[in-house]
Amino acid sequence: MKDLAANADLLADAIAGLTAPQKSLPPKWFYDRRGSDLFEQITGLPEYYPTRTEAAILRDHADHLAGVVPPGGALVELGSGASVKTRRLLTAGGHFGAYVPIDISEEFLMATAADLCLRYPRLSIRPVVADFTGPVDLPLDVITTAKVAFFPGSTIGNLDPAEAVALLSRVRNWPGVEGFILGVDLVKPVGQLIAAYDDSAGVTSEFNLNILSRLNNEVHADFDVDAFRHDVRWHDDPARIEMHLVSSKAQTVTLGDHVITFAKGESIHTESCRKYTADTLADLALKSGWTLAETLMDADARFAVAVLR
Ligand code: AVJ
Repeated sequence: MKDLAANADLLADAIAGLTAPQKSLPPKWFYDRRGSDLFEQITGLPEYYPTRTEAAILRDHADHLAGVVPPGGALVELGSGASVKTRRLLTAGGHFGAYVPIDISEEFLMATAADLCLRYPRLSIRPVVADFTGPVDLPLDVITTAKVAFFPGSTIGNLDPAEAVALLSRVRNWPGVEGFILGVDLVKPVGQLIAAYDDSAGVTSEFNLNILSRLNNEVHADFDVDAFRHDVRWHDDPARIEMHLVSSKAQTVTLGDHVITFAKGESIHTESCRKYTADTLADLALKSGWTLAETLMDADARFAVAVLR
């Protein structure tokens, strides 16, 4: 039953996005099994620096970042996935009372929570199945606890400015919230950014095109995937990388009871990855009711783990 509901959401999002003047698809639909596997490959690519750079910052500052959480407090992670990045904080956070991983994938979340219970037997692991881009119901026993939000991976970059402010503002209003640890990718020479999203091995191209295969597999679309190509674009305001899929010819695609027409060269916008500067990060914090307290960067200032208070 769940798959039917998810497919209905996927079809509805696809029809809405592909009948708009600028065709688009939400990036959350990248992550079917193959998309998730391809993303794992992306994180290890030489051109894709964010994952390894953030991991080094978290490693080098684990004790300091864990210290943001008061004794007995809860670390609440948005979009926790496999909680790989979090383990350094959980290991340094012997004083934590609870860890609250929030993720939309129930099966994956529960498997990860079970593993964490074994690794951190003294820590209360309280998984929450939710879409963190909307309101989240925290566990009742965590509601009154002092808590710190953790949102690594520069996934906030997928949100447009208004969505990012809305998310940070919602977290700011959680009872007992005392801080927010946020991973953000930074503005840098455009060539490095383009390469990170258009790698020489073509893995990101496969990742991007896979969303069309998912539509074919799960909602019976008839995309000719070979008739689309991966395209990466830089925009200055707001600073961001955009991923597109460009139609290489005039063609039509059947999706549900819709016939979608593509002109030659017309694109589907599949993802925006916003890149921050110290100023735009401070501006985001201010607009969301936070103060940018610290910005922990790597030596080349490519990525930042920010502490908001
Ligand atoms: C998982 C959203 C952080 O924006 O860098 C990687 C996704 N897209 N390569 C990013 C992604 C293409 C990634 N985030």
